[in-house]
Amino acid sequence: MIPTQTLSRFILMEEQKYPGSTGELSMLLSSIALGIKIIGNLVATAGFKGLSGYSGNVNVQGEQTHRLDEEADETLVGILGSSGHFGSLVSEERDEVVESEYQAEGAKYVVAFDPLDGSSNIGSNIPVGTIFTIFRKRNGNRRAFTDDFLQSGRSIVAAGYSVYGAKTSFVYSCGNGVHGFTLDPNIGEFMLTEKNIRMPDKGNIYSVNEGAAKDWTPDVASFVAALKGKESYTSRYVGSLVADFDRNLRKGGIFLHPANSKHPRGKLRLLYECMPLAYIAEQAGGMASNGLKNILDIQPRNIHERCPFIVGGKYEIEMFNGRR
Ligand code: P6P
Repeated sequence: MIPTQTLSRFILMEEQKYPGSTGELSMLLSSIALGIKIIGNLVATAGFKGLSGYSGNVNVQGEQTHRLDEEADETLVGILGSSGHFGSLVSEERDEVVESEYQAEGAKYVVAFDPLDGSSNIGSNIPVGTIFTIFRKRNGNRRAFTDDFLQSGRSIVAAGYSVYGAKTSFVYSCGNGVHGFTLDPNIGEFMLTEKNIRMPDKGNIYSVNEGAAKDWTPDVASFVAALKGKESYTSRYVGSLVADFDRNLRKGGIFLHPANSKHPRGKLRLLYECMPLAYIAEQAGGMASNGLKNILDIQPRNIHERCPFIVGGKYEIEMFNGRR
C-alpha cells in the first residue's frame, strides 16, 4: 500500500469538519510541523554542525542551555512569528511571553512549547522531542497577553509532540482523537501512520526514576512497590519525557515524575509538558494526575509553573488514586 495521507492533507480535512473555520489553526499546526522537521534535522546533524554541547547560557529554569535548545527555540519562534496567525507564545527557553511581531489584530491563538525536551540526553543519541499546547485567546479582539496562557487544560484547542528518534514522529490531537505521523525524509512530508491511537486501559509497564526512590512520598513508594510486586509490572525508563510517554501511549502502563523532597512542586512544567501530554493521554482514553487532581483541571498560576506528573491507562491511574 502506498501511503497517501500526509499531515498537511489530514489537517485540512480536519479543518473541513468545522464550517466557518478561518484556516488559522491549520496554518499554526503546519507551521509547528515545519519547525519540527527543521529541529529534527538539527538534532540529527548537530554533531558536525558545531551545535553540540552547552551554549554557556542559563535559561529561566536556572538550567544550562544546550546550543540545540536555543536553535530549536529560535526555529519555532521564527516560523511561528512569520505565520502571522498567532498572538504570542511561551517557550521553556524564554523568561517572558513573546509577542508575535506580525500579530494580525484578530489572531485567535496562542502557543506554548518546550522546543527541545530531554536535551540533556542528546549527546548519547537518546530520543528527544518538541511538545506544544495551543489555546484560543480569551478575547479575540485584543492583543494576546500572559493571561491567555493561564487557562486550564479543558480549554486546550490542540496539543501534540514530536519524537526525534529512530524516526521523526509527530503525534497530535485537535479533540477528535490522537493521530500519529512519520516523517518521510525523502519527500519531507509527515505521512499518516496511526489514526486514533488508543492507550490500553491496563498495561504492564511502569516508568519512574528509581534513583529518586529515597525522596518519594509514602503513597508513591507503596504504589510502585505494588506494581513491582503483586502486579508484576516491568520497568522502562528512558529519562526523556517524550520517549517514555510515547512508549506508554501505545503499550500502556504508567509514567510517574512525582513530587519528591527535591522537587516538592514537581520537576516537569505544567503548561508545555504536563498539560499537552495529559490532553493527548485523555484523547487516547488514558488519564493524567498531579497526584491530587486531573492535570487538565489545573489552571496554571504562571507560565513556567512546575507540576507533579502521573500519566497512564485508566487501570493504573485508578489504582494510584486508591480506587483499585
Ligand atoms: P529525572 C529531561 O531532563 C526531563 O526534563 C524530561 O524529559 C524527563 O522525563 C525528566 O527530565 C527526567 O527527570 O529526574 O528522571 O532526571
